[in-house]
Amino acid sequence: MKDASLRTTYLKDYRPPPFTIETTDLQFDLYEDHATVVSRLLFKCDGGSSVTDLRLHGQLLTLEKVFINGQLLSPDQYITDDESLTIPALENLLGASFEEFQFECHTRIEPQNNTALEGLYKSKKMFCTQCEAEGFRRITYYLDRPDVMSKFTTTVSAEKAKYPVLLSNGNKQASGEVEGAPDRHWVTWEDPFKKPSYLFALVAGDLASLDDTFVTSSGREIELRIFVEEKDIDKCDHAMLSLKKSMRWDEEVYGREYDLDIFMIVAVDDFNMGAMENKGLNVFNTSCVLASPKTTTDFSFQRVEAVVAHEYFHNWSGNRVTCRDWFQLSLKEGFTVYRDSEFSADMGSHTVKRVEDVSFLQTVQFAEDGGPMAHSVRPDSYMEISNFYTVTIYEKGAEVVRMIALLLGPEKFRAGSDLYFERHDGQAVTTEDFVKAMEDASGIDLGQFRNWYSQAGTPVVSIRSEFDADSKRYTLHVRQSCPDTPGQSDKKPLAIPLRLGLLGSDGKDLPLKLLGDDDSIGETDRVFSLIEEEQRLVFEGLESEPIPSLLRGFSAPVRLQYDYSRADLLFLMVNDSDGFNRWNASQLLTIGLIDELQSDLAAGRDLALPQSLIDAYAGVLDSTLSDASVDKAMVAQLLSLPTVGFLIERAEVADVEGIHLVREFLLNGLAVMFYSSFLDVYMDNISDAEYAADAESIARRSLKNLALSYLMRSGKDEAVKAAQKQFSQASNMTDQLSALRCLVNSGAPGAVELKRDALDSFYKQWSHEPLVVDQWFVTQAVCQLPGSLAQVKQLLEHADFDIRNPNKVRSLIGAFCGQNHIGFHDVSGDGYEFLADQVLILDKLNPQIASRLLTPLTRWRKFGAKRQGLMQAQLRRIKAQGELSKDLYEIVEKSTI
Ligand code: B3K
Ligand code: ZN
Repeated sequence: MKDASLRTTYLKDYRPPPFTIETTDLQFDLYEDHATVVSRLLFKCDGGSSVTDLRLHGQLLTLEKVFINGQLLSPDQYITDDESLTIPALENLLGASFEEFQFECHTRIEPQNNTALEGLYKSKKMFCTQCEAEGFRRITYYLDRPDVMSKFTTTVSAEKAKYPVLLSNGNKQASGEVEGAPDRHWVTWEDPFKKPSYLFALVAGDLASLDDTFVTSSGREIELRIFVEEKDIDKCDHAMLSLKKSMRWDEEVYGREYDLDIFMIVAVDDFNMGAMENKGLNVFNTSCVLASPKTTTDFSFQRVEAVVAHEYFHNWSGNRVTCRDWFQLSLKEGFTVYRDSEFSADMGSHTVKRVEDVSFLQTVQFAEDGGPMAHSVRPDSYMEISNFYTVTIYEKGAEVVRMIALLLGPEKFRAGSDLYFERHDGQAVTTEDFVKAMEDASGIDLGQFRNWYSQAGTPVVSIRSEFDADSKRYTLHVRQSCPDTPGQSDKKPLAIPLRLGLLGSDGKDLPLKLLGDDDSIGETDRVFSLIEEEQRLVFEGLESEPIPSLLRGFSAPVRLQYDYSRADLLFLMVNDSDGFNRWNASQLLTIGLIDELQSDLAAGRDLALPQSLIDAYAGVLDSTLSDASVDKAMVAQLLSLPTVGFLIERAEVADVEGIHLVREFLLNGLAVMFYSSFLDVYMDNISDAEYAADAESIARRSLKNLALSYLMRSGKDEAVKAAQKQFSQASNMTDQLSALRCLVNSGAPGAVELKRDALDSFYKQWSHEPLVVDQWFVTQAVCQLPGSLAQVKQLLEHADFDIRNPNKVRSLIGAFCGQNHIGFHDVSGDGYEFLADQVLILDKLNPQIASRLLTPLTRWRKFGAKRQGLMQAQLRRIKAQGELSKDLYEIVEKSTI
């Protein structure tokens, strides 16, 4: 890699663009061995700017011709390098004062050889694009930055027979046959809304579509079209329904109406991420569009709904109001994730959604925040922006917006969002503009709150309580701190919303009366803003010592430290009026027990199933068996132990084998102890009703399949038979795949054959469905039994594995290295070496996927000296290869010591 591309970009260096592009007129001619792009741009320059060189971004382009105001330039009038085209001293061409000029360039590209899947590329037989963040510069020379917003008109021409469908952003304007080429046709699309180049899209292919309409709140009829390969046309109903629900929800909850006459989604097989919100023409990974009961799990049904919503919501939070520069990425991503998570919660259960989101945040984002790539929600610098599409920008960014919503309350938050959209419609803005709109609309000062945008690291909130029976006062002593992160030390205190309640001995919430505050009488659930490093909250009028329910609903993305007794946790599990904290109490209880068992294990003591866990499970199982109205999704959460990934993340130094062993010991012990209850739960939740993807049915299946996994751990013949029966007779993929996972992970007698037979028959049944084959790869990659690495290596040779397809890479290599902790972290270091090998191969083909795949190796700090050494050795080996992509280089460079 050349030194020029090692450059770091800094937020502090941001300057507004010297030119704007009023109109962008593009003509694409697509062929099998190349594509030509003619771009006509109307530039304007602000009179005050002293810049007279026109420098445009461009990569991997063959430049054929350049014109300025219709005049063909000779090669000595411009300079090209790997990253740009520069026309120096425009005044020589245009005279001393120029306000606007026409630019035209003709370039050639090779979409068929584009394996990076950025810019214009081919996915199977279709052409498609991915431009965010900086892919447009691989299509033509341009000011490829989000603060340059232009009106686009796009004409696409291609062979009629192979590419009957030609799409781009906006509304269709005209179409026809290509003169002199009767086998070719063209279509022109015009997008009336100004947009940055990253929202440009083009698709050409032989596609079928599911069509529908939506009438907006103001009565406009919008055409809705989902384009897929003909074979998948029966798998689009769920995405269409999700789209219509999202459109209605955004009108009702945010007052946002759709603006174009048509909204299109196109599904492609080869895609670097989930989906992309291009204006009026969303491009989706097939895995986030297609859904049918027989081929798609409940988890994926929910993901389709969430991703469709997310991309649709971007039409306002991202497209109508976009980012000034890529440091502001969380402006659109954090806000949109917050919006989609509230949408999903409204479609199902708020508590369950919150539990899922917080578990993910604590496992994945906390790990990022504690590792070498830690960065703030608004980073200060980057080498490769693609590396910053992170859980911090997305999920922590969403938490920051959630905290604003909590501090403002629903009405003021809505007023803030209305003001933000009104004030900045058609603009490219900053996270500061977002916060300012929230402040202006609410009158609430968010001054100190802004530190959440600029400071990296997960804050720690430690709380100690004290009760004085004489004065009837209860005091919470609160301390906040935030660990140093790379390049950032001495953190300032944050404004942390702490939502809490106090429970009396009868389990009821007590009125919260703060000393000296007379306004609050009667409230039992309040949000306190922590702003000092040390603070006291003194409550008065308490007859006896309460039990605190702290950080209700996970009101801030922090690590909370409070010394709960086991009895307190059991009490909160049953009595807390906050559903999230009831779950959290159960997690804290289990974590404490796992810690103790790990110490027993390390000291060579015998392990015993803790009585408090037995009591907790007995309580939850009894209530679910006796009361049909309990929320089954919550029960499934309460009967699940924290994941290995979560336990690794929260450990000071993670003892992978110890965690795995203790967890397996508990699961097996509980399985035996509660066999008959699990059997009852399993039988009670079998249903022959037709498949439905509603929250209740999904909850019922999740509880049933959790029960099956416990039953299988007993090793009893009856359980194995139940799993086999479910596997072969399942009417939906959730049940079939759950049974397959049970069989594949079984340690029962004859398990080897069981496993092989189940995998073979599953593959035979589904080899024609690529997304199901992906699940078949995942199931083997995450198998917890010994030998999984060897199996994964063998599967790399399977006819259906394709290293050029990101879904396959994620399903096999990504799943093994990211989710199979016991396999990947094998103390031999073989897992680490395997990942480094694969990353080096991939880096030549698809740098974005290569650098993302490397993540598990960057978490070396969590492990003991031996593993750290082995992980570092692989990172150094990659670094020593030279010729790395910018993407991979940045991660390796920041992760090695
Ligand atoms: N905005 C896109 C992500 C683009 C990633 C580019 N490397 C999808 C989304 O967040 O909606
Ligand atoms: Zn997004």
